[in-house]
Amino acid sequence: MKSIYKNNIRNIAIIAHVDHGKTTLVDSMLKFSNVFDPRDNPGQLIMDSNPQERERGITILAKHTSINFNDVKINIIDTPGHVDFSGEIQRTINMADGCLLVVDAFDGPMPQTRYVLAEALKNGLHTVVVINKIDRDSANISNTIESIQDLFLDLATEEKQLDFPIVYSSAVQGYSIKNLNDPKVDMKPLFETIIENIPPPNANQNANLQMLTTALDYDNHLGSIAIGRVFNGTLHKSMHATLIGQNNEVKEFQIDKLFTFSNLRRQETDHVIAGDIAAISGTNDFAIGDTISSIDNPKPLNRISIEKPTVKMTFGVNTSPFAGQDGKHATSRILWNRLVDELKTNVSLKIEKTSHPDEFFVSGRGELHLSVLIENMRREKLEFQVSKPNVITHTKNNILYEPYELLTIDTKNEYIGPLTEELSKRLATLVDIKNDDNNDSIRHIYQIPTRGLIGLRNFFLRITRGNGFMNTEIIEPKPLKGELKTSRSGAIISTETGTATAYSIRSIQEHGELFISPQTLVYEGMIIGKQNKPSDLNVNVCKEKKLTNQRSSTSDIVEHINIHVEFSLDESLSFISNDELIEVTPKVFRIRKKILKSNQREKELKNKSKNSNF
Ligand SMILES: Nc1nc2c(ncn2[C@@H]2O[C@H](COP(=O)(O)OP(=O)(O)OP(=O)(O)O)[C@@H](O)[C@H]2O)c(=O)[nH]1
Ligand SMILES: [Mg+2]
Repeated sequence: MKSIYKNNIRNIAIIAHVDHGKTTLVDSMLKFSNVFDPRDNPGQLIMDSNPQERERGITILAKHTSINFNDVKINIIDTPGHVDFSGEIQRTINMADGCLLVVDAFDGPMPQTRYVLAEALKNGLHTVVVINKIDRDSANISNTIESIQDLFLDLATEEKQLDFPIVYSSAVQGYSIKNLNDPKVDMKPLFETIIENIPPPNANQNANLQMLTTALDYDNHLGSIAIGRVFNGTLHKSMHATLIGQNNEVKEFQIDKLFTFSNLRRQETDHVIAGDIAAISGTNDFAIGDTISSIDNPKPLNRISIEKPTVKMTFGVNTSPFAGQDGKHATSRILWNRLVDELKTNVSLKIEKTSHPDEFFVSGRGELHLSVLIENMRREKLEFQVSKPNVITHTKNNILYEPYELLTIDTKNEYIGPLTEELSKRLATLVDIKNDDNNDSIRHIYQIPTRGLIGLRNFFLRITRGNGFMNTEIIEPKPLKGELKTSRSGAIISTETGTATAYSIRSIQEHGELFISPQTLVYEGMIIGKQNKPSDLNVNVCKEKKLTNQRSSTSDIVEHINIHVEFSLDESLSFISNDELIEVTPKVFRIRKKILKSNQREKELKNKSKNSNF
């Protein structure tokens, strides 16, 4: 058993910009290795196993698999490409000795390509470049190679890093080639390139035991499971070991079950040697960054450093009049405990208590990072309310700094006008423009404060009618720039609690777009639509038609009702203002004013303007 392991392991991370084909590449590697029963149809994006990953079509969590090729065990870590989940890359990359840098043959390197490559080179990973999607008619391979070379020149810290092999692939069609004229057969050329260019782990299985906990899992029978690379020594089933925590405190525990990865499964084993990736159970105290070491000589490895969150919002107990009707009404204790649980695996997240016992601050790496958590909690049947995400600022040398991002926009020339106007209101500064020689697409690169990005994606999709891409990359914070010049449409707010009537909706809809239909239950202070003007509008949407001699029947009225707008969670988060909240239940998202009573809201407004006059 030991001899198979010896020098016969490769640990690789698959890294790329979002959607460049990482998970599809893992699909084709798994399929080539015949890990599936021929009767089964494994489908696509096999590693994107979590329901939100499947629905959103993106990878959220880094995942492990292992494939055997010519007696070499290749441990593969599939990472997310979206900027909000870059924390996953930071913490998983340390398990690998090499990486596949996947680049879309049409798009070329994009902002996240730069970020992930910089992380890989910083960690001393050996790189194989995979130019993917070469089956696409629009693929521009020579341009892509040139841009990748420029990127390496820019980021390499040692000269030998500039000497990287390139493989060309179509992950969807299941082939890879080393030279563009080679026959397109299967994924073998990629496997060969990995074995030849990525070294086996440099690890001593007889040294003092050290394993770094990089990911956590949970099993109902086994409890908490730590996953990570064994850097030194050998793990044995049932052995006594130590767990070295955050402040180097040492706890003894006994390893219960021990696993390695084999194809898509965890496989139980009796030992795992240095260089391999293991999963262990035995205590519920594991935390990311902890070292598992020996009893005799407990020595911690460097703890993983995680980049700071950029946006912050509140999660609070649901205080709406409809609280508890759709799901489990989370008390502040239930809500806090759920958030504490999340920290065990969601490393880039931060939670803090506020001055209010029923409300907590939750900070993450972006709107999407937080909205995935909200959606998960809602699926667990919890009810709660969340505020608008705001950026996190900090002070250095008496100057207030705010988070900034590099925004890359690819779209057709005709949409640039309205986009430029909107971006200037959002305080973006243009840093580069690139024309694509082959079509009328144009790439604009901006520096923009993160707060200017909140809600931009919806505007972008609407203006470009889906004909474009926008991507962001977090860059260094910069001194706070003035006020955003964007203005939101005013809210249409219900003044009553009751059932919305077709009769009222018919007249209110003239003022803007409504979020509700007849028969929707509404409460006082609930936002039922958006106005065509920036000011808010209070309306009674529950008015019944007076019985008169007029002949218009109910069905007549219903016929004239416009289709209502249904906001997704992400759209609701983009829409709300600082004086509003989203009520999240397993069934609906309701947008509401923080202060439900309209006369109290007015009083508050008067007080504010009075105070600002002094
Ligand atoms: N034409 C073509 N499409 C591809 C290829 N590889 C992937 N795609 C498509 O590109 C899209 C994104 O693929 P994924 O594998 O999810 O990309 P990813 O890099 O894992 O995305 P994230 O994990 O969200 O960053 C999917 O629609 C794939 O079908 C390819 O070789 N050719
Ligand atoms: Mg993916």
